[in-house]
Amino acid sequence: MAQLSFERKYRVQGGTLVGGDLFDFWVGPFYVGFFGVTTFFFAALGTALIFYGAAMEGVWNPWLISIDPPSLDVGLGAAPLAEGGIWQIVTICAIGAFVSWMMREVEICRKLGIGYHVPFAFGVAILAYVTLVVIRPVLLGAWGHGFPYGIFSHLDWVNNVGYAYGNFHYNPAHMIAITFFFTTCFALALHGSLVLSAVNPEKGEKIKTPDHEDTYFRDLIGYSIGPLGIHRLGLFLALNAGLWSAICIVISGTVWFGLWVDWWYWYVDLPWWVNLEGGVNG
Ligand code: UQ2
Repeated sequence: MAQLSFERKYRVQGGTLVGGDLFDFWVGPFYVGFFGVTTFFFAALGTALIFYGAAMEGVWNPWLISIDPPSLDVGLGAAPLAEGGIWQIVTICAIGAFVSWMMREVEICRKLGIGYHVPFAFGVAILAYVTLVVIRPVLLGAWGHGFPYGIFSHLDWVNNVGYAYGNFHYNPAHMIAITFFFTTCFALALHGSLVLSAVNPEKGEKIKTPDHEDTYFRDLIGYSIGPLGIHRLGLFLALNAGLWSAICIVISGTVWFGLWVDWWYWYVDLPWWVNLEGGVNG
């Protein structure tokens, strides 16, 4: 079915979770819905507040604009607008916009009668952000542990927090997260190149089928994960990249306080060699 006639057939009312038919309409190509309205509200208010914060600081260089969280002594209280309050409201707006966007994805899934995989995947990305600006600051007892909203300032934050624990590359959850990010890239490179190769045959030839893709990998390594399997693998790898990133930061300062390199002493201290002469402890 051509896209235009498909959309005419399937762009129908129903499937909404909130508001019934009230917001069940499209603006041009975009579905609105109750959550489209709330997405727009939070995104517009949050963006306006970032400009307000920039104006108060008098910083208009886009690289240097920074909306900073309150200082640590504010704890988990509310701060005056100019002293981190803007950051607090922007954070509420950001979470409101992200969750609204996810719920709009859910309503579109319901309209089309498809699975909820896309909003679920987006939910994992939201979880990673919420871990940084809500979960970990609450566990540590101060909003000041959240990261600042600025291009360079958030890079400085990552640098400083990383070195506050020695060298973050020794954080085992960080190692797992990086491994998932790299493997995600590897899987997408394999998948993207394989599909493009199949649909770009010699001039005058018909495009090739998934059987050709299977056979390519069976010839190469004796195994094909299959055209559906590669997408399951891709989703698994990508979700785990986000999840282990969240884990690696949330355990820093909450369950592990010192240098991450010292965590590895559990290995040196294993009972069967901890007291050997000449060893690190000997
Ligand atoms: C595959 C397949 C696809 C693919 C890819 C493979 C026909 C179109 C890329 C090959 C993938 C394998 C062997 C898994 C690699 C494992 C890791 C952890 C990266 O078989 O089916 O469908 O796109």
